[in-house]
Amino acid sequence: MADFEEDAGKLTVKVVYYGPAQSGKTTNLMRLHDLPGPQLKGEIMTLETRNDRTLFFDLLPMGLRAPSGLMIKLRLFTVPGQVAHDGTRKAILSRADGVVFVADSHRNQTTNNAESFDNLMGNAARVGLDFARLPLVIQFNKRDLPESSLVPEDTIRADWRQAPWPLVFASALLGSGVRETFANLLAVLYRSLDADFALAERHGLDSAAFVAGLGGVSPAAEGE
Ligand SMILES: Nc1nc2c(ncn2[C@@H]2O[C@H](COP(=O)(O)OP(=O)(O)OP(=O)(O)O)[C@@H](O)[C@H]2O)c(=O)[nH]1
Ligand SMILES: [Mg+2]
Repeated sequence: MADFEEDAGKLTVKVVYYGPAQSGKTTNLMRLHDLPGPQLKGEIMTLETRNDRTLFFDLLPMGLRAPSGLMIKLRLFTVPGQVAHDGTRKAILSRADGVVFVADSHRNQTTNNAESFDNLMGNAARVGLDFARLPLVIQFNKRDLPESSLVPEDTIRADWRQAPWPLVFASALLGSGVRETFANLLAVLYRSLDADFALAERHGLDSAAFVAGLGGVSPAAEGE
């Protein structure tokens, strides 16, 4: 659960971008960093990379002050997708309040996506997260690739039809769908935080102000 320091008037919330190697998790964070919007935005930190592949994690801090004065600090992390770094992935996932699963839309990544999603469920259980209640958004990234190498959108929608999570198609490289993904995550995250910390009742912060204050916008406004 998020870290609530009542005396300091501070709530620290953790969101993790999870997914197979090179699906575009770091690129999502870089795009979010470039977008205007959050009330408070820190610098992106990229800790240890080799050949553009994350070895440890990236971190983008941002924040928002609720009308009550409560400071909400949101910390966005990426995990290293490479199979070998499972210990690091587990450590980063620990105590996550929300997850964005970044899948790679390339046809030849279907197995890697499935294995990574299984790995997410397994690691969530290992670190004591209740997966059924975890705020989660699924992003299919790299939609800019040539159509012949993409899994068609209809196929993906059919595959995920039964799933309860929002599904967003994106090209982090071109910047499309990145903010929409984040806004969807913020909306489901708000519901879970409001249930635990009474954000509306005690802090005068509704869902729309939470999403907007952290730089999300409604899906309709996406496209910049
Ligand atoms: N065509 C295309 N390439 C992308 C897209 N997003 C990311 N990439 C490229 O995919 C490669 C990997 O991107 P990263 O953001 O580093 O991927 P990652 O998920 O952080 O990878 P790991 O840290 O190894 O797990 C880079 O060459 C990116 O430029 C996209 O939307 N479309
Ligand atoms: Mg990375």
